[in-house]
Amino acid sequence: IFGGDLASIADYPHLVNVRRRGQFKCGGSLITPTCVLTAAHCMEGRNGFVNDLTVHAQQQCLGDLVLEEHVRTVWYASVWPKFNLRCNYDSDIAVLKLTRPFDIAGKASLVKLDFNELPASANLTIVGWGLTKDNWPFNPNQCLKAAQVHLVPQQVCLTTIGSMSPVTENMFCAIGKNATDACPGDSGGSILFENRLSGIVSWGNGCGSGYPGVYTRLSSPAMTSFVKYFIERHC
Ligand code: 4AZ
Repeated sequence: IFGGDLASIADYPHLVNVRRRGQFKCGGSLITPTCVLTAAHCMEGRNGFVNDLTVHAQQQCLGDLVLEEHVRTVWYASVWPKFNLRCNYDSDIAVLKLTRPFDIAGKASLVKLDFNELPASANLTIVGWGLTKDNWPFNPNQCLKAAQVHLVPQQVCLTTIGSMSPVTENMFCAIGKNATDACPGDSGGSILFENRLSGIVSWGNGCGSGYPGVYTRLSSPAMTSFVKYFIERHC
């Protein structure tokens, strides 16, 4: 997170980090005790059964010792088939099914999904372990941060960041004061509206560049039906 403040994982108990062979890759959101919502591009082309991904819950800083009860192995990844890694990041969404439910995933640790259209200039919260203004390159012991951003009108999104790469109906843009933004490493994590998950951190023109960050839009018909269908069948 570029800008914003240090945050407590206790305030975002649904937020997990996704690791490949133990190495931090991305954020994710616990939506049921056995399912994590993340960005498709975090899967780096993998889809279906995987054996090298884990999900870590309740972590304040990436270097913290993790309790076994806070780690789960990913059983399979389901990447939305229309996601195109090489073209643009349209439909940047994936659900991870875990081999075993989290015991700690009582209701308090799950995030509610918001499939409603966001109100104009909605105030949103982004949260993650990604790069920060003061921390370049990446600090492997990065601690959780959060920041306030606001929804950018879709027309502005299309004409600013959209001039670098196409912005689709499955995306929305947000930015905060003084170029507050999500950063590499925050991908796959949460953007929240009134404590509900409205989107997934997806891409941008670097971060803190003054261009808005781009998020996967859960309220688009395609994203809503993918998530609802997957939860019903698999979670
Ligand atoms: C990334 O590379 C990334 N400014 C994530 C978010 C943003 C830019 C890049 C938004 O994961």
